[in-house]
Amino acid sequence: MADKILIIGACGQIGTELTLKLREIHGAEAVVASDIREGAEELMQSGPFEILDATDEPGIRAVVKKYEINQVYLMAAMLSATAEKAPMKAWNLNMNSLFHILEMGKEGLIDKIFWPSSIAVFGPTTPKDQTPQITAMEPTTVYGISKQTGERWCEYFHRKFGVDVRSIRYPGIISYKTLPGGGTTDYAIEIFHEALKNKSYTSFLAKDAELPMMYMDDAIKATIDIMEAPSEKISIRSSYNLAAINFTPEVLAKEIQKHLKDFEISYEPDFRQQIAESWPSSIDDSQARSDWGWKHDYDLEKMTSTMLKGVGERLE
Ligand code: AKB
Repeated sequence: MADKILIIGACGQIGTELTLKLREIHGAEAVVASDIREGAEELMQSGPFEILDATDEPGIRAVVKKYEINQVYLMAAMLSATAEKAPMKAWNLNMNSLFHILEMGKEGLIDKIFWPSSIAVFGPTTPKDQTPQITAMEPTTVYGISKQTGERWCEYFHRKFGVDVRSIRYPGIISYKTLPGGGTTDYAIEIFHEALKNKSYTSFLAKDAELPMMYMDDAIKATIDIMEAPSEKISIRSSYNLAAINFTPEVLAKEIQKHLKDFEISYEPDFRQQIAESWPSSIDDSQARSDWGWKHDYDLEKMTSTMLKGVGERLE
């Protein structure tokens, strides 16, 4: 039987581009986008769409039944900075949505699940450089706690009930088609918009706040690759470390200045700096590379020139 895919949270930063890519691969009718509200025109017009709240279990079940869905990508989540402002709302969204989908996997209604984790699962006691796959994890944010707990449940549902759930720990994802919302790594996108619009940017992270990042195309490739890998290649059922580029706001600003000579950056760190300080600077993702062949394509130079071109065209 051909795959029928449901994306929950399809209008978000990653969901939008993931939906478009999956429609290109599987055909528009095979990929149902859903979100609590409508999203980008490109997404809305390219295939089926349902208004769906990720915490509405009966609603999700009805959509799964209506379209005979067998794969779910659960992309809805409240990110690190926003979650600090609404802890219980974030916890309910991030956890309940996952339980609904894992339960449907256990019941055999869905064959395969993708659920994103994050570098936010790590905390101040984690080794900062080349953070290993298996290490100390004492997250200090609500978002990080929810992602770490989610990882434990994914592994549990796989071990106990054979649910085929797959996951990666996304670093900060950089893209220009859809804006991110409420993350600590969002500065790395805002900077491009401000550089092109105003030739200056005030960073909410300190100049030396080094974080793991990745260009969107690499993130989409990793997401689809892990879902297409044969089940026996997936040795980690909590979530895989995944890495591409690491940089600080200062290093990124210097790279942008190679293209825009008069661009200026200043720094006014806010509460997000503390979150950034609790996360790794770089990640060891050798397990993903050896298990299912993960390899990134975008380095700092390629990402920066692609972003300047993409954001520039959108601003025209
Ligand atoms: C955030 O900053 O909250 C996210 C993430 C790293 O998961 N981009």
